[in-house]
Amino acid sequence: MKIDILTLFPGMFDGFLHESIIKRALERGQVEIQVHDIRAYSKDPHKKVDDYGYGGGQGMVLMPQPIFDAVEDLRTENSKVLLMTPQGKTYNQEIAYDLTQEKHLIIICGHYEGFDERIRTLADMEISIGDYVLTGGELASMVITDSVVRLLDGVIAKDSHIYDSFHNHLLDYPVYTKPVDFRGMKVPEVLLSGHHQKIEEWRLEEQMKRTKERRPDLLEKR
Ligand code: 6GU
Repeated sequence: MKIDILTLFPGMFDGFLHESIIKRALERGQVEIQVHDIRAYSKDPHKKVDDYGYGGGQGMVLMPQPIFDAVEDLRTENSKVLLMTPQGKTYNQEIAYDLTQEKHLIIICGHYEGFDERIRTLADMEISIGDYVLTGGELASMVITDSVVRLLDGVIAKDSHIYDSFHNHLLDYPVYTKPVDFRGMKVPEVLLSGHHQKIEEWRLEEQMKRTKERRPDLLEKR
């Protein structure tokens, strides 16, 4: 998969692309990610990318020209264009799985103050990562990229995401490591038993219990 990210703040992606799983996936060629500075596409002599909104009020608004030029430069017939905005569809694991089927994602990071409404016509899908406001779409684009890349073939241990929270609309079961007794808090006996079927049963029970307590809304989807 190839992912092109359009942003006014390319520096925000440095840590994200150079640590942990994403770094490894890039090194192994399992994904190609390019971050593009929207300003580089500006045709304005001063590389301006925003201006005052007509009608007044909302401050600086991202102009259509740099974004249109960037998308038209990068887009092919296999591209899916995602626009990061709090007004988009609320992101979830199901959308992450759907996006793994795409060959090429172009992710447009929205601007704190807003973007010209005509930019919307470029997008195949508008996505929000939740009901709160961020200063820009950069963090949201990293959330989308991270959650999709980890699902790509070979990025994490084969099929390990079938145990993810939300895969079966269930939260994860509890896990423990050494020591068996930490400050009087003991690892549940069943996990030390070596009895695989009993362990599986215990885990599913814990998942059900936890989901019922914390996220009853997920059980309704099951
Ligand atoms: Cl995609 N952008 C911004 N600015 N805020 C958000 C968001 C996106 N998703 C949730 N809040």
